[in-house]
Amino acid sequence: MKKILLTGALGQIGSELTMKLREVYGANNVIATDIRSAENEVVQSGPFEILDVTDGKAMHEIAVKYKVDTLIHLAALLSATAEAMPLLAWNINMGGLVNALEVAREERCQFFTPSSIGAFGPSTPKEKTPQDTIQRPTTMYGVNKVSGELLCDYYFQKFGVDTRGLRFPGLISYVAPPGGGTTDYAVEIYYDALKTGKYTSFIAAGTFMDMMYMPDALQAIITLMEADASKLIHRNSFNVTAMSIEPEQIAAEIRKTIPSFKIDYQVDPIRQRIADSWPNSIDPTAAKEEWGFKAEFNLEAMTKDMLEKLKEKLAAK
Ligand code: AKB
Repeated sequence: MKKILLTGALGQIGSELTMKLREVYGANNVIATDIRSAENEVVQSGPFEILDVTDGKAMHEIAVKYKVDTLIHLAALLSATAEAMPLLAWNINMGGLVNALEVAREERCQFFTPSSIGAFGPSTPKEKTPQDTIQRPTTMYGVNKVSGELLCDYYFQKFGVDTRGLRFPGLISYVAPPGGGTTDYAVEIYYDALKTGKYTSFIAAGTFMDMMYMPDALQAIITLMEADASKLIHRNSFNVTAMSIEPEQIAAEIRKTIPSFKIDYQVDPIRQRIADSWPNSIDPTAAKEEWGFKAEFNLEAMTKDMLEKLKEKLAAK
Protein backbone atom coordinates (compact mmCIF):
# COMPACT_ATOMS: atom_id res chain seq x y z
CA MET A 1 0.00 0.00 0.00
CA LYS A 2 1.69 3.18 -1.20
CA LYS A 3 -1.03 5.32 -2.74
CA ILE A 4 -4.46 4.49 -1.37
CA LEU A 5 -7.94 5.46 -2.59
CA LEU A 6 -10.82 5.15 -0.13
CA THR A 7 -14.53 5.28 -0.91
CA GLY A 8 -17.02 6.08 1.85
CA ALA A 9 -14.28 7.97 3.70
CA LEU A 10 -16.71 10.00 5.81
CA GLY A 11 -18.52 6.92 7.12
CA GLN A 12 -18.00 5.17 10.43
CA ILE A 13 -14.94 3.13 9.36
CA GLY A 14 -13.68 5.57 6.73
CA SER A 15 -13.44 8.56 9.08
CA GLU A 16 -10.95 6.79 11.32
CA LEU A 17 -9.26 4.60 8.72
CA THR A 18 -8.40 7.61 6.54
CA MET A 19 -6.67 9.35 9.45
CA LYS A 20 -4.82 6.20 10.53
CA LEU A 21 -3.63 5.48 6.98
CA ARG A 22 -2.47 9.11 6.59
CA GLU A 23 -0.47 8.73 9.79
CA VAL A 24 1.18 5.50 8.58
CA TYR A 25 1.54 6.07 4.81
CA GLY A 26 1.64 9.91 4.59
CA ALA A 27 -1.24 12.38 4.25
CA ASN A 28 -0.81 12.93 0.50
CA ASN A 29 -0.78 9.20 -0.21
CA VAL A 30 -4.32 8.64 1.06
CA ILE A 31 -7.08 9.95 -1.21
CA ALA A 32 -10.38 10.14 0.61
CA THR A 33 -13.66 10.18 -1.34
CA ASP A 34 -17.28 10.33 -0.32
CA ILE A 35 -20.63 11.24 -1.86
CA ARG A 36 -20.75 14.34 0.36
CA SER A 37 -18.26 16.73 1.87
CA ALA A 38 -17.97 17.87 5.48
CA GLU A 39 -15.99 20.30 7.56
CA ASN A 40 -13.77 17.81 9.29
CA GLU A 41 -10.23 16.44 9.48
CA VAL A 42 -10.74 13.83 6.72
CA VAL A 43 -11.50 16.57 4.21
CA GLN A 44 -8.94 19.01 5.57
CA SER A 45 -5.89 16.81 6.25
CA GLY A 46 -5.20 15.45 2.75
CA PRO A 47 -6.59 14.90 -0.76
CA PHE A 48 -10.39 14.66 -0.87
CA GLU A 49 -12.77 14.20 -3.82
CA ILE A 50 -16.54 13.93 -4.08
CA LEU A 51 -17.44 10.52 -5.54
CA ASP A 52 -20.68 8.64 -6.06
CA VAL A 53 -19.55 5.00 -6.22
CA THR A 54 -22.28 4.11 -8.71
CA ASP A 55 -20.36 6.30 -11.21
CA GLY A 56 -17.62 3.92 -12.32
CA LYS A 57 -16.13 6.40 -14.81
CA ALA A 58 -15.65 9.05 -12.12
CA MET A 59 -14.06 6.49 -9.80
CA HIS A 60 -11.67 5.43 -12.54
CA GLU A 61 -10.71 9.05 -13.28
CA ILE A 62 -9.82 9.69 -9.63
CA ALA A 63 -7.77 6.47 -9.48
CA VAL A 64 -5.84 7.52 -12.62
CA LYS A 65 -5.44 11.15 -11.47
CA TYR A 66 -3.72 10.09 -8.24
CA LYS A 67 -2.00 6.95 -9.68
CA VAL A 68 -3.28 4.80 -6.82
CA ASP A 69 -2.06 1.25 -6.17
CA THR A 70 -4.62 0.33 -3.49
CA LEU A 71 -8.39 0.68 -3.39
CA ILE A 72 -10.28 0.40 -0.10
CA HIS A 73 -13.97 0.29 -0.90
CA LEU A 74 -16.14 1.14 2.12
CA ALA A 75 -19.17 2.94 0.68
CA ALA A 76 -22.28 0.85 1.34
CA LEU A 77 -25.72 0.88 2.95
CA LEU A 78 -25.88 -1.01 6.26
CA SER A 79 -28.33 -3.77 7.18
CA ALA A 80 -31.39 -1.87 8.45
CA THR A 81 -31.27 0.76 5.69
CA ALA A 82 -30.78 -1.97 3.09
CA GLU A 83 -33.82 -3.79 4.43
CA ALA A 84 -35.90 -0.61 4.15
CA MET A 85 -34.69 0.11 0.58
CA PRO A 86 -33.64 -3.24 -0.91
CA LEU A 87 -33.36 -2.18 -4.54
CA LEU A 88 -31.36 0.93 -3.69
CA ALA A 89 -29.12 -1.27 -1.52
CA TRP A 90 -28.55 -3.67 -4.39
CA ASN A 91 -27.67 -0.79 -6.72
CA ILE A 92 -25.29 0.94 -4.29
CA ASN A 93 -23.77 -2.09 -2.58
CA MET A 94 -23.33 -4.29 -5.65
CA GLY A 95 -23.05 -1.53 -8.27
CA GLY A 96 -20.43 0.29 -6.20
CA LEU A 97 -18.51 -2.91 -5.54
CA VAL A 98 -18.33 -4.03 -9.15
CA ASN A 99 -17.23 -0.51 -10.20
CA ALA A 100 -14.49 -0.56 -7.56
CA LEU A 101 -13.34 -4.05 -8.59
CA GLU A 102 -13.20 -2.94 -12.23
CA VAL A 103 -11.01 0.04 -11.28
CA ALA A 104 -8.77 -2.31 -9.28
CA ARG A 105 -8.54 -4.67 -12.26
CA GLU A 106 -7.77 -1.91 -14.77
CA GLU A 107 -5.30 -0.05 -12.58
CA ARG A 108 -3.79 -3.19 -11.00
CA CYS A 109 -4.67 -2.13 -7.46
CA GLN A 110 -4.61 -4.18 -4.32
CA PHE A 111 -8.21 -4.24 -3.07
CA PHE A 112 -10.05 -4.33 0.27
CA THR A 113 -13.75 -4.33 1.03
CA PRO A 114 -15.51 -5.36 4.23
CA SER A 115 -17.96 -8.22 4.49
CA SER A 116 -19.97 -8.71 7.69
CA ILE A 117 -21.57 -11.12 10.14
CA GLY A 118 -24.61 -10.22 8.02
CA ALA A 119 -23.29 -12.67 5.41
CA PHE A 120 -24.67 -15.45 7.62
CA GLY A 121 -28.31 -16.45 8.04
CA PRO A 122 -30.68 -18.46 10.22
CA SER A 123 -29.46 -21.83 8.89
CA THR A 124 -25.81 -20.99 9.76
CA PRO A 125 -24.50 -22.61 12.97
CA LYS A 126 -25.18 -19.95 15.63
CA GLU A 127 -22.34 -20.50 18.10
CA LYS A 128 -18.68 -20.09 17.13
CA THR A 129 -19.75 -19.90 13.49
CA PRO A 130 -16.95 -21.49 11.45
CA GLN A 131 -15.03 -19.66 8.73
CA ASP A 132 -16.45 -21.96 6.04
CA THR A 133 -20.10 -22.77 6.63
CA ILE A 134 -23.68 -22.42 5.37
CA GLN A 135 -24.41 -18.88 4.09
CA ARG A 136 -28.09 -18.38 3.27
CA PRO A 137 -28.81 -14.87 4.65
CA THR A 138 -32.41 -13.65 4.67
CA THR A 139 -31.67 -9.91 4.39
CA MET A 140 -30.79 -7.80 1.35
CA TYR A 141 -27.61 -6.69 3.16
CA GLY A 142 -26.66 -10.34 3.68
CA VAL A 143 -27.37 -11.17 0.05
CA ASN A 144 -25.10 -8.26 -0.94
CA LYS A 145 -22.35 -9.40 1.42
CA VAL A 146 -22.31 -13.03 0.25
CA SER A 147 -22.42 -11.90 -3.38
CA GLY A 148 -19.62 -9.45 -2.62
CA GLU A 149 -17.43 -12.14 -1.05
CA LEU A 150 -17.95 -14.34 -4.13
CA LEU A 151 -17.35 -11.47 -6.55
CA CYS A 152 -14.06 -10.60 -4.85
CA ASP A 153 -13.00 -14.28 -5.00
CA TYR A 154 -13.91 -14.23 -8.71
CA TYR A 155 -11.82 -11.12 -9.44
CA PHE A 156 -8.86 -12.79 -7.74
CA GLN A 157 -9.24 -16.11 -9.55
CA LYS A 158 -10.18 -14.73 -12.97
CA PHE A 159 -8.14 -11.52 -13.17
CA GLY A 160 -5.50 -11.89 -10.45
CA VAL A 161 -6.70 -8.83 -8.50
CA ASP A 162 -5.21 -9.03 -5.00
CA THR A 163 -8.57 -8.85 -3.22
CA ARG A 164 -8.77 -9.11 0.58
CA GLY A 165 -11.61 -8.71 3.10
CA LEU A 166 -12.92 -9.21 6.62
CA ARG A 167 -16.31 -10.23 7.95
CA PHE A 168 -16.74 -7.42 10.46
CA PRO A 169 -18.95 -7.73 13.51
CA GLY A 170 -20.65 -4.61 14.92
CA LEU A 171 -18.00 -1.88 15.17
CA ILE A 172 -18.03 0.42 18.17
CA SER A 173 -16.42 3.86 17.95
CA TYR A 174 -16.71 7.39 19.29
CA VAL A 175 -15.55 9.33 16.22
CA ALA A 176 -18.23 9.01 13.51
CA PRO A 177 -21.59 7.44 14.32
CA PRO A 178 -22.72 4.43 12.29
CA GLY A 179 -26.00 4.83 10.43
CA GLY A 180 -28.66 2.31 9.55
CA GLY A 181 -27.04 -0.76 11.11
CA THR A 182 -28.49 -3.42 13.40
CA THR A 183 -25.55 -3.28 15.79
CA ASP A 184 -25.80 0.55 16.12
CA TYR A 185 -27.45 0.12 19.55
CA ALA A 186 -24.02 -0.79 20.92
CA VAL A 187 -22.73 2.67 19.96
CA GLU A 188 -25.85 4.69 20.87
CA ILE A 189 -25.86 3.20 24.38
CA TYR A 190 -22.57 4.95 25.22
CA TYR A 191 -23.74 8.34 23.88
CA ASP A 192 -27.01 8.14 25.84
CA ALA A 193 -25.28 6.89 28.99
CA LEU A 194 -23.18 10.06 29.03
CA LYS A 195 -25.88 12.44 27.81
CA THR A 196 -28.94 11.27 29.78
CA GLY A 197 -27.90 8.37 32.03
CA LYS A 198 -30.36 6.01 30.38
CA TYR A 199 -30.85 4.15 27.10
CA THR A 200 -33.84 2.59 25.36
CA SER A 201 -32.54 -0.30 23.29
CA PHE A 202 -34.11 -1.33 20.00
CA ILE A 203 -32.46 -4.75 20.36
CA ALA A 204 -33.85 -7.10 23.02
CA ALA A 205 -32.00 -8.17 26.14
CA GLY A 206 -30.29 -11.52 25.63
CA THR A 207 -29.57 -10.95 21.90
CA PHE A 208 -25.92 -11.87 21.45
CA MET A 209 -23.95 -10.45 18.53
CA ASP A 210 -20.25 -10.11 17.86
CA MET A 211 -18.65 -6.69 18.33
CA MET A 212 -15.22 -5.11 18.01
CA TYR A 213 -13.72 -1.74 19.02
CA MET A 214 -12.69 0.45 16.07
CA PRO A 215 -8.90 0.54 16.83
CA ASP A 216 -8.85 -3.26 16.50
CA ALA A 217 -10.82 -3.09 13.24
CA LEU A 218 -8.39 -0.55 11.73
CA GLN A 219 -5.37 -2.59 12.78
CA ALA A 220 -6.98 -5.72 11.32
CA ILE A 221 -7.44 -4.02 7.93
CA ILE A 222 -3.81 -2.86 7.80
CA THR A 223 -2.42 -6.19 9.02
CA LEU A 224 -4.45 -8.14 6.46
CA MET A 225 -3.46 -5.78 3.62
CA GLU A 226 0.22 -6.07 4.57
CA ALA A 227 0.05 -9.86 5.07
CA ASP A 228 2.11 -12.24 2.96
CA ALA A 229 -0.23 -13.27 0.11
CA SER A 230 1.23 -16.77 -0.02
CA LYS A 231 -0.12 -17.44 3.50
CA LEU A 232 -3.72 -16.47 2.68
CA ILE A 233 -6.11 -19.31 2.04
CA HIS A 234 -9.37 -17.40 2.46
CA ARG A 235 -8.64 -13.82 1.27
CA ASN A 236 -12.06 -12.13 1.11
CA SER A 237 -14.09 -13.04 4.10
CA PHE A 238 -12.12 -13.65 7.28
CA ASN A 239 -14.24 -13.95 10.43
CA VAL A 240 -12.93 -11.38 12.94
CA THR A 241 -14.37 -10.56 16.35
CA ALA A 242 -13.37 -9.36 19.79
CA MET A 243 -16.44 -10.18 21.89
CA SER A 244 -19.89 -11.75 21.73
CA ILE A 245 -22.21 -9.59 23.88
CA GLU A 246 -25.82 -8.60 24.55
CA PRO A 247 -27.30 -5.27 25.75
CA GLU A 248 -27.44 -6.13 29.48
CA GLN A 249 -23.71 -6.88 29.52
CA ILE A 250 -22.83 -3.49 28.04
CA ALA A 251 -25.19 -1.82 30.53
CA ALA A 252 -23.52 -3.66 33.44
CA GLU A 253 -20.09 -2.57 32.20
CA ILE A 254 -21.23 1.07 31.86
CA ARG A 255 -22.54 0.94 35.46
CA LYS A 256 -18.98 0.40 36.69
CA THR A 257 -18.39 4.05 35.65
CA ILE A 258 -21.94 5.44 35.81
CA PRO A 259 -23.63 3.46 38.65
CA SER A 260 -27.07 5.05 38.09
CA PHE A 261 -27.19 4.08 34.36
CA LYS A 262 -30.51 2.54 33.32
CA ILE A 263 -31.49 0.52 30.26
CA ASP A 264 -34.98 -0.32 29.05
CA TYR A 265 -36.33 -1.79 25.82
CA GLN A 266 -38.51 -0.79 22.91
CA VAL A 267 -37.66 -3.51 20.44
CA ASP A 268 -37.70 -2.67 16.73
CA PRO A 269 -39.13 -5.81 15.07
CA ILE A 270 -37.21 -5.28 11.82
CA ARG A 271 -33.78 -4.87 13.38
CA GLN A 272 -34.53 -7.62 15.93
CA ARG A 273 -35.39 -10.01 13.11
CA ILE A 274 -32.11 -9.16 11.39
CA ALA A 275 -30.16 -9.68 14.65
CA ASP A 276 -31.92 -13.00 15.28
CA SER A 277 -30.86 -14.23 11.85
CA TRP A 278 -27.16 -13.55 12.60
CA PRO A 279 -24.74 -15.70 14.61
CA ASN A 280 -24.38 -15.29 18.39
CA SER A 281 -20.62 -15.64 18.03
CA ILE A 282 -18.19 -16.27 15.17
CA ASP A 283 -14.89 -18.15 15.14
CA PRO A 284 -11.87 -16.05 14.04
CA THR A 285 -9.35 -18.95 14.03
CA ALA A 286 -8.59 -18.73 10.28
CA ALA A 287 -7.72 -15.00 10.61
CA LYS A 288 -5.45 -15.77 13.57
CA GLU A 289 -3.71 -18.61 11.79
CA GLU A 290 -3.35 -17.11 8.32
CA TRP A 291 -2.27 -13.54 9.13
CA GLY A 292 -2.05 -13.17 12.91
CA PHE A 293 -5.34 -11.39 13.71
CA LYS A 294 -5.50 -10.20 17.32
CA ALA A 295 -7.99 -7.96 19.14
CA GLU A 296 -6.63 -5.85 22.00
CA PHE A 297 -9.94 -4.63 23.45
CA ASN A 298 -12.43 -6.77 25.37
CA LEU A 299 -15.75 -5.36 26.66
CA GLU A 300 -14.17 -3.95 29.82
CA ALA A 301 -11.24 -2.19 28.11
CA MET A 302 -13.45 -0.92 25.30
CA THR A 303 -16.10 0.51 27.65
CA LYS A 304 -13.49 2.31 29.73
CA ASP A 305 -11.84 3.87 26.67
CA MET A 306 -15.14 4.62 24.92
CA LEU A 307 -16.59 6.46 27.94
CA GLU A 308 -13.39 8.46 28.49
CA LYS A 309 -12.99 9.51 24.85
CA LEU A 310 -16.67 10.18 24.29
CA LYS A 311 -16.88 12.29 27.44
CA GLU A 312 -14.01 14.47 26.15
CA LYS A 313 -15.67 14.70 22.73
CA LEU A 314 -19.09 15.67 24.13
CA ALA A 315 -17.51 18.22 26.50
CA ALA A 316 -15.66 19.87 23.62
CA LYS A 317 -18.90 20.52 21.69
C1 AKB B 1 -24.86 -3.58 10.60
O1 AKB B 1 -25.36 -3.70 11.73
O2 AKB B 1 -25.50 -3.51 9.56
C2 AKB B 1 -23.35 -3.57 10.50
C3 AKB B 1 -22.80 -4.95 10.30
C4 AKB B 1 -22.70 -5.88 11.43
O3 AKB B 1 -22.45 -5.29 9.21
N1 AKB B 1 -22.79 -2.96 11.67
